[in-house]
Amino acid sequence: MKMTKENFIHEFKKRLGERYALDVKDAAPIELYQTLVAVVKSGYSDIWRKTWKSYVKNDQKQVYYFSIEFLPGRLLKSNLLNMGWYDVVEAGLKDMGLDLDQISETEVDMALGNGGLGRLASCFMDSLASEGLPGNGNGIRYKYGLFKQKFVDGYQIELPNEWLTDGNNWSVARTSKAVDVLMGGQVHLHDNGKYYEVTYEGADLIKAVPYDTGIVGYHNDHVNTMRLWDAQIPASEEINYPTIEDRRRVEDLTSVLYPDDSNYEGRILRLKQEYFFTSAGIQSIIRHYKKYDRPLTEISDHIAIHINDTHPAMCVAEFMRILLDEEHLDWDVAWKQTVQTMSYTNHTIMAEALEKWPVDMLATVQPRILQIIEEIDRRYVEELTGKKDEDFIERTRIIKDGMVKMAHLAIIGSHSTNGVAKLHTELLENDVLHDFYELYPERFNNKTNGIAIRRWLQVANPTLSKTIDQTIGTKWRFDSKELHQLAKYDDDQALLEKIGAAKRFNKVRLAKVIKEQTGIEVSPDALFDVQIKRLHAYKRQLLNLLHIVKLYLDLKEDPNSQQVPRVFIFGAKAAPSYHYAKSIIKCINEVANLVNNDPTIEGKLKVVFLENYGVSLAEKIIPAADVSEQISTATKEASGTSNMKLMLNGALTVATLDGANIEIKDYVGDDNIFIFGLTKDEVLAYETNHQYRAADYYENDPVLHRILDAFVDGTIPNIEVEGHEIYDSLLRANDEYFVLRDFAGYVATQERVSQTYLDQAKWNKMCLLNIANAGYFSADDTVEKYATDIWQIKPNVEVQKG
Ligand code: 26Y
Repeated sequence: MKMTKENFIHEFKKRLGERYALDVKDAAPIELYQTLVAVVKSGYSDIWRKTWKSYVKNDQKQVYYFSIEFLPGRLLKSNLLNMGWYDVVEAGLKDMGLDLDQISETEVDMALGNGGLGRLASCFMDSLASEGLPGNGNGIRYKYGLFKQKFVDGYQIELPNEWLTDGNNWSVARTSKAVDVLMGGQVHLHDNGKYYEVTYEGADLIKAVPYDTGIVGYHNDHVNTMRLWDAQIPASEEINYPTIEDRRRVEDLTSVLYPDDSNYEGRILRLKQEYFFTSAGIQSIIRHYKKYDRPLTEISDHIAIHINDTHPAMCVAEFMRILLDEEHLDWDVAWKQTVQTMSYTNHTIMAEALEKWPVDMLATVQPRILQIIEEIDRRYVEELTGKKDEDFIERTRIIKDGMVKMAHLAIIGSHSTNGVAKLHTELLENDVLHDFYELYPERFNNKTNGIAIRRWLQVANPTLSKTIDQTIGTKWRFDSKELHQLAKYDDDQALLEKIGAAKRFNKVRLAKVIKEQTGIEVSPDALFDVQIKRLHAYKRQLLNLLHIVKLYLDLKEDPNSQQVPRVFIFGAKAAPSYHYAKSIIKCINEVANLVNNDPTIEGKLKVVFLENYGVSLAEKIIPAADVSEQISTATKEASGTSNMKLMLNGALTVATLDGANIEIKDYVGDDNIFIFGLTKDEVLAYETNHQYRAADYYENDPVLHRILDAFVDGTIPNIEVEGHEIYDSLLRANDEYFVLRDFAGYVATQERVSQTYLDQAKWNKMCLLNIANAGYFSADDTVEKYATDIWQIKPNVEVQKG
């Protein structure tokens, strides 16, 4: 994709004129943005077409990544970067008196996910394209993205996120590729001697319309597709949806993203969404496959389907449904293809987030799918009878006590189950999914998460990127393991100073954002201590808060107690129904108020909770972070990915031995990370022996005693209710996540952090070593491993790199 500055300027002005009849100087930001998108899109559309045609021509095996969440964030800059247009366009805009940063800010984030799982899906989409791999996304085009978060009196308020108001400029509606999804009603089977004829009675016919977004690979002339489905009423069916209520039933299907990633909720609409995008995706895959007259008995040689967490687990049954009911394959033949085609990733071991649906609900949503799941379950039990004891079979079967266990369906119906970090996979194998591991050891494997290194470094942090380029060249953009070359320079004082200067530049930039959004002044000379992730009890934002309260109380007692000024920065949304998480938000905000407005603190301590955390805000916070808080209770965080993004940007990690933190520690070495807290074995021991008594820590540790009292004695104002709630969760409910147990270790570790920060040369050296080792967490490498080990797909032969 070639573009010169002159051509760009010409093209841009032409389109602006055609589209809006405007000159550059009269155009509003949104008009400039939309024009720019049009130019960019036309720059890759030819290659987009060629890419999918080449898959067909070369009969390439493709993977379809099914995910109920995608979080691409803004696409403008990352597309420009991947096309190799970034510098030319930036310069061209400048010549016209325009600013790329400013125009880019106009873009509304595509916030079609909650957190880590959705962002991982988007990092994978970027990397699949950049590796030239034939990979497609399949998901839902929610009309309302994840709610917009506001704070009113310190409380989280959720506002609708109408991201489609101005239309979405990147996607293309492909009405001609719509499919019909059948839901509800009753199903009748008639045995005609050869197969069952299946008829539906009283079912809703819903039109699934795909919206395709091009996913541009990095400098390789390769563009993949992310396909998101919208639910509509088919023209032929208008008559069946006479009332507004009836129409709503259909339109509501893809209206909202469920904003909860903490608790499984038996909501029928969510189940309908799951079936809707699963069925639409599978139908369109099989239809496309059949166009080229290949036998369905070999379909698993040509396509792979990935089930991202259990939300799309009905893929197994829907694939079977089509092979059986529409293609009339024998059960065994169909089953073999299904298992060979499907693979599944688990993202959590928290019992409350594991999906299980009541049989009755499934019967209402799609009775035929329930029948098929029942038959899969029956055959599973039959096959194991006599080989395994009854308990084992009852524990592992899919349907039990009127509930359908989606993880069991995904494991039994696929050839691969993977965890997302070494520790997480180990826990799956030895604990949570141990029975299945015993049954199918060959199906289990680990794929540690990775991140889109270019987005999180080149796009988010151009200043640091340039310093890296000047030191080791630009090869790291293609292979981020090259970043390790930086380690050789760990005594290069000039470089270390430049790294420090880049950080300071980004802190000044963030300080501005903080001032604009909150009115709070923070000094870029303070240490920026960052915790950004969903708000969950297990992630322990509360532990961070207890430490902040300690520092505050210490300062009140002795104004010289704090040598290193700190700014604590939070970004987090709580699920609207997650009461406890919302109370923690309220408490953080009230502590912030107290601390920030206390003149005796003199700026030695600041607390900032930025509203509406998401991909775009992350791109501003991460480059400016000095410390990365990764402090979940060991065993609870499957992997984490902000830990990787922050280290890549030269933040030092304060971490428990949980998720991918362990692998980060193994790369950077004990001296370049701050580890504290209970280990996996200690947590598991407490959880079995029940010998933990949180109150002991309160009673025996006067420091902790005072801090907890501050939540209930008025020291922290305006939290009469929430303060007690938190106090009780720790002392009455015995502190489920061992916050009090880990507190002393955490404080001691934070003191080491401050001591280290006083020695800036040493600090910068540690930053450098973190940056140097972050290249091992590239999603490019992760998807390559999925491609070889699980999907058996190869890069497009026509792809060019470099
Ligand atoms: C069913 C419903 C309650 C539900 C909805 C969303 C359950 C889970 C989720 C999302 C989970 C999620 O985001 N998990 C995170 O996945 C990341 C990518 O693998 C991990 O890095 C992170 O540790 C994990 O919490």
